[in-house]
Parts: sequence; structure tokens; C-alpha cells
Amino acid sequence: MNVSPLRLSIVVPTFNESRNVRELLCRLEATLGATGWEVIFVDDDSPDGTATEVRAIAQADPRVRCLQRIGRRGLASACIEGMLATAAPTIVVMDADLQHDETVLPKMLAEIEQGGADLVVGTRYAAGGSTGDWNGSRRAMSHLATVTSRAILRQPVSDPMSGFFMLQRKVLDATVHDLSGLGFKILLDILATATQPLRVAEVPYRFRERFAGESKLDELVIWEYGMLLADKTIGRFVPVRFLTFSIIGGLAWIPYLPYL
Ligand SMILES: Nc1nc2c(ncn2[C@@H]2O[C@H](COP(=O)(O)OP(=O)(O)O)[C@@H](O)[C@H]2O)c(=O)[nH]1
Ligand SMILES: [Mg+2]
Repeated sequence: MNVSPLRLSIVVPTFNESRNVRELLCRLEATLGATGWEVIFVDDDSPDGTATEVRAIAQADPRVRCLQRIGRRGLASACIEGMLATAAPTIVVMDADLQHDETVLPKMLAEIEQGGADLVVGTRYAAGGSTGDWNGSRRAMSHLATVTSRAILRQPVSDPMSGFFMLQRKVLDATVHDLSGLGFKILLDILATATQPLRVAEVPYRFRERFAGESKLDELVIWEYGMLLADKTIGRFVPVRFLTFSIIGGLAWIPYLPYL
């Protein structure tokens, strides 16, 4: 068989990223060359035709695949399903908008293949890393989330909220059945779910400006982050969805309290 063995699968969740897909692929090609990689775009039926764009490229390049989900939204679940769709021994999750620096991928891969790491975090918060040009409130929000997340982590990681991370497939296999799959923070979910200590390496990078399109980060992210924290703490005893229904149901009584 005259194909190079698959070493790395790049899982890219997308929602309205059609204008970033080609540029990302060019940059992956420039960085990874003949490494034996593939890329899986997991697209939630973007109205801008991201899936069509990916499939157009995939016809000429079998390393490119599209997993289109209909009637679904969710970054974490998209990443999980993308990771499950590959047989590669090593998987990296990265955004489509070029904010994650693809030039550190070989270094991340070396940490796993030569360094023996189970998981490598692309970090904005270690020496050499940076959040780039974030405004003050975005930076403060990210810091607050990083600090609170330590409550559910067994091991220190400088950037547990990173959306840019690489892992050995065995880490996925060991955690996937217990992942919450809620919200935006899939790395935090994996770190909080792992029952065995993981060998974690960190590779700093500078968070770049978005190439094209718009951020999907909105107020809902804070709510979803709270749900993930709840699931990873009290979720063992009470399902969070039940808890949410109970709280909302409880709040619905408030306007009637004066009449009781
Ligand atoms: N499949 C899928 N991808 C998403 C969803 N929300 C965001 N993304 C993708 O996740 C990545 C990060 O989202 P982005 O909006 O850039 O977040 P930000 O960098 O925090 O502003 C991008 O590639 C988005 O297209 C979603 O609901 N489903
Ligand atoms: Mg982004």
C-alpha cells in the first residue's frame, strides 16, 4: 500500500467559517507537509455553506473530510464526534479561524511521539504565550474561568480553557463515555473526567486575531460554563439538566409569591 500511515488527525469545529477553510488548509500543508495527517471539519450545518466548501476541497484531497451535523449546535459535542470519527493515534483540536497558531503543531506532536506526553495544551498563559489583542473584559473573563476551573482539576494546567490541544487517542478512549459534552470547554471536560493522572505538556503560542468571519462567543458561553462546572461537581449526584429544570421551575413561582 503506497499511502503514508496516519499519524495525526486535526479536528476543526466550524460554524460559519467558509472563508477560513482554504487558508487553514494551506497553512496546515505548509507546516505539516508529508507528516501523515488528515483534517476533519465538524460543521453544524452553517448557513454560509462551510460544509459545501469543505467537500469541494475534499474531492481533490482525500485528507480532508466533512462531518455535517443537522439540527445540532455545540462546540464540545462537535469536537467529541470529530475525534470519534478518526482512527489516528494522535488527535488535535483547533479552531478554523486561524487564531490558533498552526506552526506549533510539530512541537506538540513531538511532545507526544518523542516526549511521551498523553496530552499537550497549546497555552496562552505560559512564558512565550499570549492572548494577543483581547480587550480587558474578555481577558478578565478568561482569567476568572481559568481560576474557578482549578476547583474541578486534579492537576495544574496553565490554560485549561484552551480550545487548542492534542491528545493520544487512548486519553479519548478512557474518558469519552463520561464526558459532559456541554458548552465550549472540551479540554476542561477531558481533564476533569480523566481518572488516571495524565502526563500533560504545554506549548505556548500567541492567540491571533480571527482571519475572517465573526466570533460565536456570547453570553450563553458563561451559562454553559456554569453547567459544565455543575456537572463535574454535583453532577455525580444530581443530573444537571434536572437541576436546571428545577431551578427554572422554581423561579417561575416568584411572580405568584405575593398571592400565596
Ligand atoms: N460545530 C460547531 N462549531 C462551532 C460552534 N460554535 C463555534 N464553533 C467553532 O469553534 C471555533 C471557536 O469559535 P469562535 O467563535 O472562534 O470562539 P472564540 O475564538 O472564543 O471567539 C470556531 O472554529 C467556530 O467556528 C458550534 O456550535 N458548532
Ligand atoms: Mg475564534
